[in-house]
Amino acid sequence: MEMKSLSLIILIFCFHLTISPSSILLRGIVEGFYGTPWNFDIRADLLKFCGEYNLNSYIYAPKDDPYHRDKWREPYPDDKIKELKNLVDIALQNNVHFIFAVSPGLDLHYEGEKGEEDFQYMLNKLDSMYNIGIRDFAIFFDDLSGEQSGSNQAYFLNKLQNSLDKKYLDVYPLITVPTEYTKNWMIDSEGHIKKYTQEFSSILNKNIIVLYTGDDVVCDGISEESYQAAKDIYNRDLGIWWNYPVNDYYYVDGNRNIKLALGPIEKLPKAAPSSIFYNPMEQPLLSKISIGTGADYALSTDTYDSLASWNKIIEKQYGDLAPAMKVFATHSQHMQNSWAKCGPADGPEFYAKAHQAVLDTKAGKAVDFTEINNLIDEMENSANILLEKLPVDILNECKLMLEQFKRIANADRVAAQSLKNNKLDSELKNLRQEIKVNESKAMVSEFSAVLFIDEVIQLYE
Ligand code: 14T
Repeated sequence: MEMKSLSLIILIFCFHLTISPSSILLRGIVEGFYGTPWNFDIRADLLKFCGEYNLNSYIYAPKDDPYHRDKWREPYPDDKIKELKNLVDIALQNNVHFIFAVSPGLDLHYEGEKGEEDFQYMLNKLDSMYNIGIRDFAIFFDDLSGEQSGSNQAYFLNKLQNSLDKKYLDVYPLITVPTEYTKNWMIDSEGHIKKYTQEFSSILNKNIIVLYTGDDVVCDGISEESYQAAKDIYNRDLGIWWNYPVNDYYYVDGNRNIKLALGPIEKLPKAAPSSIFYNPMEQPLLSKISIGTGADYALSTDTYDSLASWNKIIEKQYGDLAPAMKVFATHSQHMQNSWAKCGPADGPEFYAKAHQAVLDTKAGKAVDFTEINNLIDEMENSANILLEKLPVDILNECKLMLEQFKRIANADRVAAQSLKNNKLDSELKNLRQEIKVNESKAMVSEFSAVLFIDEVIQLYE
């Protein structure tokens, strides 16, 4: 063999070694949240964003589009078809797979005449999407109540895959989400694989791509071991549906999406999954911070540095406003309730110092408040700068949260002053009440900047 071609082969091999095992083949966004579906302009903008950030997939799966789930059998009206066609064209121009998803599980029939009928409804639905240029399809069985049959679902998907393969030469393999889509749901209390997952995983055509969300629906990362264990249960590769920065489960008094998830994607396996889809917030523009970092992860899972990526992305997206945005985002990145936990801690530096000041004051030690007060000033200044200078479309997504952040910074200052005087300022409880009243619309730093206020009040109760 010639030297030249040998070195070319070596070069290609090295390239393969350095690039391919740590980058994710299918990577993008799944519009899969509960709440008002995005409109045309937002989707068009996000498809371009995907192109720019080297994300190559967008899954259309808005829970509250009636034609996607509740009334999945009904064909889209003509104006909606036109809109979808335009989006498919934009996706194509940006090298993005437009993946069309249906969630039929609420009332799908699998057997008998009704089963045949429903199968045909599904084919018709996908046909109409094929006709506007879509070549990627997904069928989702998540969030269904009542007992589900893994074998019925798997046979349905296999049959659908066969029909599509026969009818079309240019359709990509189906993508699915099982009903037991978290690892903890796949196994019973004794550690045995549950019947549903047993059947679904063993019967399902090996070409069909299965997505899961990690140990739980919204989880604090996926360890290498846990990821491998999930793949062992399924005896195949699993793609990841990642529930960050989605915020549809932050819900008070009928208001959704009241906390913004502005942190980086983090704690995902270094061993690259074959696919990953980030579920965004209903706030599309602010979702671009975390999804931008997700693009970095997807392109190099083993060298990804979440903090470095987050800094870089905010600087790229916010320019002069980046320092202010970083301060705000640091206090609005941790998503947690009784069943969910994801994202770095809010304001970790502030909380470490403020909490220590509470402990030291309690113990009668002298405390230097300079750094704490500096951090509080920084919080308030950042909120003011952003309220004044953010472009209006971005401001619309976070105005209430920035106003709340200002209230919190103000109360933090009074709380710090109370500690310094070792006497509760008579205004602090009112300020805390003001914050509480607004929490049904905007939540920020509830375990850091807000917790400090509560700790100070409690100290003097
Ligand atoms: F398809 C799944 F992978 C999935 O995550 N489904 C939903 C998703 O549409 C939603 O946006 C996300 C975050 O709330 O979580 C799933 O929905 C749930 C699941 C729960 F167990 C919402 C609330 C739950 F309690």
